[in-house]
Amino acid sequence: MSEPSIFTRIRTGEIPSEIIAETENAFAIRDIAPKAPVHLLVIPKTEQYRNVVELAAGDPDLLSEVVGLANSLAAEHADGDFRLVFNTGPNAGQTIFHVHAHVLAGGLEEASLG
Ligand code: DGP
Repeated sequence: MSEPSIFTRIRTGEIPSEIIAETENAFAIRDIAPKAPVHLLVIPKTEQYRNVVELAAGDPDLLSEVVGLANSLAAEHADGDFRLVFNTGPNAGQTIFHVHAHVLAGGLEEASLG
């Protein structure tokens, strides 16, 4: 059995970080190094899926729950508009292999991806 992920250790209280929202199967925290005025992470409680591709294949309802929580948080913490980012693989910047969505919001007009 491998070590619990950082996010599991946050969820269980071993690492201090405020859980700002929770659904049956997912929870949300603030990113420790925000890249936008609002930068939250939405994380499935299970750590069995390493990335969004595995999550989509293994439990599409849970992926839908993650997207729904992201949407609620963007309405609560910003104007409702948001960018959802799933870094997938180390060469794309993924550092924690417990799937999580970055919810970026609040004044992203200038931060075009294109
Ligand atoms: P990624 O690079 O896509 O795997 O995203 C991991 C994110 O997790 C990164 O933006 C920083 C954040 N992070 C890492 N450790 C902690 C922590 O201990 N607390 C919080 N709140 N966020 C963390």
